[in-house]
Amino acid sequence: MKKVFLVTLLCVSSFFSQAQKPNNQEKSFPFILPKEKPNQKLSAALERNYDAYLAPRPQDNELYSQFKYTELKGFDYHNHDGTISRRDPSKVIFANGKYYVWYTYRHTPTPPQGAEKSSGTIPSSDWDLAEIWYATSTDGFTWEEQGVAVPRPPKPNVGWRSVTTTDILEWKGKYYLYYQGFMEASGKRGDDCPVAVSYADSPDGPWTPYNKIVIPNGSEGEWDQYSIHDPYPLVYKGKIYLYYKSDFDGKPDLVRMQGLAVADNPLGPFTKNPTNPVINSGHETTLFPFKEGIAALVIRDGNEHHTIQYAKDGVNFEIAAITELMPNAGGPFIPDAFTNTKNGRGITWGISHFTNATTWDKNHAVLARFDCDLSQDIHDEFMK
Ligand code: AAL
Repeated sequence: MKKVFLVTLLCVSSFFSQAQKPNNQEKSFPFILPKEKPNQKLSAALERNYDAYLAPRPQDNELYSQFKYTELKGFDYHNHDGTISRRDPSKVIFANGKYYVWYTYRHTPTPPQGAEKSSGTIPSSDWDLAEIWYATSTDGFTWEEQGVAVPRPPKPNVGWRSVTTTDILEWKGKYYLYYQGFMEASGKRGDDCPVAVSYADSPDGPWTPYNKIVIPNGSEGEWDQYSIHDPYPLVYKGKIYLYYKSDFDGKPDLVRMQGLAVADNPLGPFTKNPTNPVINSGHETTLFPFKEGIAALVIRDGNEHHTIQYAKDGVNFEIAAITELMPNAGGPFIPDAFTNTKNGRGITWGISHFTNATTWDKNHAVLARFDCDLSQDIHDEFMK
């Protein structure tokens, strides 16, 4: 962790040493901040600097971080020939003395061939013909693959073509895996699917499929008519807050945004927030309880990509920080994801994925560890 502080914050340590000495600073630093001058008109940029972010300087901003990545040990990728892929990891949880992560696992005779050439055994996309597998670790760096958690169910059950992009919920002593359930090869029309769920008494399973859609697609003409992707449950305000991605069916351009559905019971019914989408950008959803609200890593798509956002009420998100190289499909270890906390402590690491879009003939993804400083505790420690 120390290394991350260095990567993230070394360059600002001199600012801190100055900030620690207010008396010297007063003597040798006679500026009056523009916002402190009476009747000073602030430029739009300066106004925004004070209003829009969590703090006027990134180094004071608890929701600012850079990200460090480390290759994971323990996974066999068949020499990266594209026949094995692991992607879209869940959150990491700690149970039975070890860390658990679930992810999309594809092992097919060929790499993806596109929708037209796809068949019962040839995948259209990296997440076609996939299952949900899991791995455990005692240190978060070396992982032991445990095998399948949720297989593809027999046709016509939800997910018979592919089950992918899962996330975990712990609720009243039971575990729930939510995932995308494809009923046709991704790319035939779009990347269309609803969300299904399986449940278990232990993170080791066995997992019982509920075999019903729990987050249904929107009705005709709604922004989430065709796809409900990246389900991401947290416990907040005593309820299950499940965030997800959809995309207006790519119209007028490919506009990906994030919605929210809330339930009292993990098997539903889920009520979609009337103001959906609640985040206007982003791709795979990564969120965590922070202080009284919810923070979100908004990556890749939309005007507000590469921002970290915060909603005091879990619904009305504002930009808190702008950063770079954020984890793709980040599944953080969130100690208080399911504790119904009113003072979320934040995150310091998790698992994300990298894809190799430049070598399309061997298209696959790999899991990696990310480290960051988005934790109240580390920030407080550093500020001492
Ligand atoms: C991802 C996720 C969803 C999409 C596809 C697989 O990274 O957004 O899971 O369907 O791409």
